[in-house]
Amino acid sequence: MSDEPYTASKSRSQNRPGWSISFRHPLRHDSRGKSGLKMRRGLGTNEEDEAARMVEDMNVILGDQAWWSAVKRAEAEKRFSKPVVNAFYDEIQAGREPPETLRDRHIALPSAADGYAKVLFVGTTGAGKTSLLRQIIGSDPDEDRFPSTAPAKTTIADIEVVQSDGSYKAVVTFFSEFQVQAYIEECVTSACIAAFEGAADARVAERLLHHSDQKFRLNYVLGTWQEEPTQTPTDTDDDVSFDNDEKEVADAHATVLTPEEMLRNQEALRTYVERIRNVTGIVVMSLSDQLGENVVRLTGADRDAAEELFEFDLNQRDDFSDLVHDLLGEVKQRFDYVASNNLVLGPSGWPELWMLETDDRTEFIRHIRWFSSNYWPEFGRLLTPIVQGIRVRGPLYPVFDQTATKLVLIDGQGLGHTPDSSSSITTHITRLFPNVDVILLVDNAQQPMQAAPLSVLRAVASSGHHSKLAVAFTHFDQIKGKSLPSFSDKRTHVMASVTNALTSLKDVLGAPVAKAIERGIEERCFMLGGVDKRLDDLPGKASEYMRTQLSQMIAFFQRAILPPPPPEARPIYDPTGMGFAIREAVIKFSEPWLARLGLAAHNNVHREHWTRIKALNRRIAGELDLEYDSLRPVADLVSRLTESISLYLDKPFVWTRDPNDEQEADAAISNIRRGVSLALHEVAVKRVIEQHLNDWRTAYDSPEYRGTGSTYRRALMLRHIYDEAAPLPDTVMTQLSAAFLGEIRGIVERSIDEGGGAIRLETSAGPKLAKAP
Ligand SMILES: Nc1nc2c(ncn2[C@@H]2O[C@H](COP(=O)(O)OP(=O)(O)OP(=O)(O)O)[C@@H](O)[C@H]2O)c(=O)[nH]1
Ligand SMILES: [Mg+2]
Repeated sequence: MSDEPYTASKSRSQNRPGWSISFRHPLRHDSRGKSGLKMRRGLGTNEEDEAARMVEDMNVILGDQAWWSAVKRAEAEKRFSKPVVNAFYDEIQAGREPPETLRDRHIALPSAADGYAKVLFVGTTGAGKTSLLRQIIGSDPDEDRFPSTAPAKTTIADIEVVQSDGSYKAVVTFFSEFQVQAYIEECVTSACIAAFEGAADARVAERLLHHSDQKFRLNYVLGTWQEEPTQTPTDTDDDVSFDNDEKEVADAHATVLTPEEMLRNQEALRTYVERIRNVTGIVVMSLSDQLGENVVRLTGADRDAAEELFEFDLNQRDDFSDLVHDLLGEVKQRFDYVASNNLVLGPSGWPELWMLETDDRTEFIRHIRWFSSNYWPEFGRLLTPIVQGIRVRGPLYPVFDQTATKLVLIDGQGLGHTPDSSSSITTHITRLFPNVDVILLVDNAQQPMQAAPLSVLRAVASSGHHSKLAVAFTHFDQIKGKSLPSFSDKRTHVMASVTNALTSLKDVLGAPVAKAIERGIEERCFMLGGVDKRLDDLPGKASEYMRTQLSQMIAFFQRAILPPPPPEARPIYDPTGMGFAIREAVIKFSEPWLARLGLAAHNNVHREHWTRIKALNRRIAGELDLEYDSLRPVADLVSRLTESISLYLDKPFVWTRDPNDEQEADAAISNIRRGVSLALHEVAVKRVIEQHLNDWRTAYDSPEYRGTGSTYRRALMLRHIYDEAAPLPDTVMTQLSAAFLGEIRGIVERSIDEGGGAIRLETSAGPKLAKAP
């Protein structure tokens, strides 16, 4: 709990008429994981006296813990003013519905039982997932531009499309106010650090407008920074295009901002940069006083320590949180431009969802684009960065085939580039595997399969889902070379890279699984070029080739819901080997982490910069996410355990009867793998995060984890968390490792049982019934 007494104050809102109340909510954690989330709510009055009375009401509630419970709400409503009661109690009863559930309520995702195949798009950022999605839903690359594409890190929200006859319907869900506030806090902090480092205004603005994860981009909402005020939109994006017409195409649906609006946005940005400089100056001064030297001149480790203290002091200041709340207000204000009758606000006034239903395709695209566009003339009004998910339904069929295909297409964030295939795929993606019929790996055909797509193959195979795998190669148009004159030469060239990839994974996947994938791979790979263009604009032969490939791919999707023949042969396992598999997984999980934390050396894994470890720590401590960028402890534990156990499952010591062929054996074992993978997702979150939330919070910013030496101490705390979450089963078992081993063994045994297999000690198995194929 915070040491300060909780008190409220009133202020005039910058972006809204009337008075607001600011207070720290004693029962809400802030994004650092500490109680006392700083909040600001409108009071709905212009009268100063009335606002003052409301502040008094709030101070009564804040001053007496007896009021701090949801059951007191009714009594509070009788005694205090309504806006105050809402501001305080809505937050206790929060328990926000997950955004997927909200979307489900308005547009359900049909399943195989309804004749629908669900296709999940997975692949490196920039591979062409969204471009391909556009082809399948008949969205014009120039006129519709929905959903958005660009060279990298474009898609941020979950995008789900349901093909269906009838009207066009859309439901959009948003990141919570808390999440957006945390993002803004990080942007403001980063801008202040730039100011602290003496950067020019443009650089400070850049840090404010572009979050370091390259996903949360405030410039979409606030507009771009201009050195000189200007009334015409300027494309200040850095990507230099070699494509003549890329930016020239007139956008039929674009609404360009008025000159006044643009000037207003620029003026506002200038003021924010000034405020950032002011608050930075104050913190630098007080920190220099505290430390007895000018912090701006420090270097090396002292500088790191000073930066950490700077960040902490900054985050404590009221003028910092005022800045954050004013920016949050700006974001909220942009909702004024969307049709308000379609908007549903949550109890705190933060948008919960937006809906639209219409028969008019043009209207549909025009509206939805406020939530998904990355079109620069619209910067200053777009809501894209705070959109968490967009689900649309309607007659969204490919232009070349209007027969009503029944597909649910799921696109989302691309994978980052990773140095090696052992980096785990985020659990945000792997947890969807059980619920889809096709996992479509989208990859750029110009280069051999890189580490990120290889890690997708690893994750899909070890979790028993490889029968759902398909691969779409994009950029086929850009494979050039005299030795590859025809489409079929090019295809052979690309397929060779797939075979290479599978060979390189044999050790991790186990030979049977690698073979199982290889067996049907020809029918599962599709070669697509010019995915970003209208089919009609491609040269004749290419256009024809592309149509055929797309049609075959869509036919593959639709067949994916036909149930495979159930395997009859059942594997029987000896439990002895399981302990070894689990032990190996723990080693493979912990060794690279020790290297990342700088506590040991391990192969090619390098020590992570302290700011990245701290960013991971912040996300977990504030319950914002389980991971940060490529730092994914939960996904790592899931992957390593899934892979080791998958290898163990490869080798039952007998079968109830000889499997007819390798396919039957593979199908029987994959059943079990799927059960294991599903359960491991839950256990890993529980062990790494939930059971150690307090440790994560302590490591984030209790006093001993601040300043000189804090990086090392934080590393030790993380090691402690991992050691307890996944203790090494060893010759001499501790109680902790015995419990861990027992829990994981329980999962494997249950999955074997539920997947149709059995467990028996090899010695007690009696005569061998049948051999593994
Ligand atoms: N030449 C060529 N360019 C393509 C092809 N497919 C996609 N592109 C371009 O590649 C870039 C990335 O495409 P996107 O569809 O946005 O990629 P994505 O996989 O959705 O990327 P994220 O959303 O960042 O994960 C865009 O500039 C596309 O125009 C293709 O087949 N050929
Ligand atoms: Mg995309």
